[in-house]
Amino acid sequence: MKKDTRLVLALDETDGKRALEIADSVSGAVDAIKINWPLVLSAGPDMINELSERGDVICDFKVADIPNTVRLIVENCVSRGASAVIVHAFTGEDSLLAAKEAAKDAEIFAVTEMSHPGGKMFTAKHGEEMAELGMKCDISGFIAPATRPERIAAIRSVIGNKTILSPGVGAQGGSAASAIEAGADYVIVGRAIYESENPRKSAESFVNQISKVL
Ligand code: NUP
Repeated sequence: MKKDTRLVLALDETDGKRALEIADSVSGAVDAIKINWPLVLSAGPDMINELSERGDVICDFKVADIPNTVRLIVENCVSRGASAVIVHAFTGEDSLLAAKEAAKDAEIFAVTEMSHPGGKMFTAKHGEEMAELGMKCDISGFIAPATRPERIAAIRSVIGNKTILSPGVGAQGGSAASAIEAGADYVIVGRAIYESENPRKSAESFVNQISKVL
């Protein structure tokens, strides 16, 4: 995945046609597009293929299953052109290793602490442990919350120079600059871009905020 603007668009727009228009409009302003269940369930999995033709696609299916099912899901994403797949780490070592093996040259990112308030209930208590497991399995990187930048820094201290992608910017209240300053490599922004009147302009404004702290 390129590391140019450090912005990833979370394309949770559920109208497939509109989603592709937004993807085209932000071209060059984002390093990758993240696709999640809302768009795949409404527009179909071929959306992964279509978006992959335009650039890097991260499948955010937060895969949480037994190793064989993890393998089947990750293989399907990669065969459709995905550059990366997001999985949960709480499933344990065997499932995480299955993801890593199935990904081949694609990247696996594991969720540590989730960005919403409920993320504090369970995931926060095991964030560092899940990061340590990810290190042991040699996955590419981790998801850590922009809503709590100090937790990005805590995860960073466990994972050396592996990649951190940070959601929770904009609609969830987090700041792109604070996330990058705390140690994130990329920020993930959804509604604040795709629901805005001018997605391209919003994306550029996030890129601008990020560039000021680099
Ligand atoms: O901890 C997480 N928080 C989070 O918001 C892990 C995620 N993968 N996400 C995803 O990031 C979430 O599912 C959504 O696709 C995106 C954030 O969107 P928004 O709040 O910027 O609209």
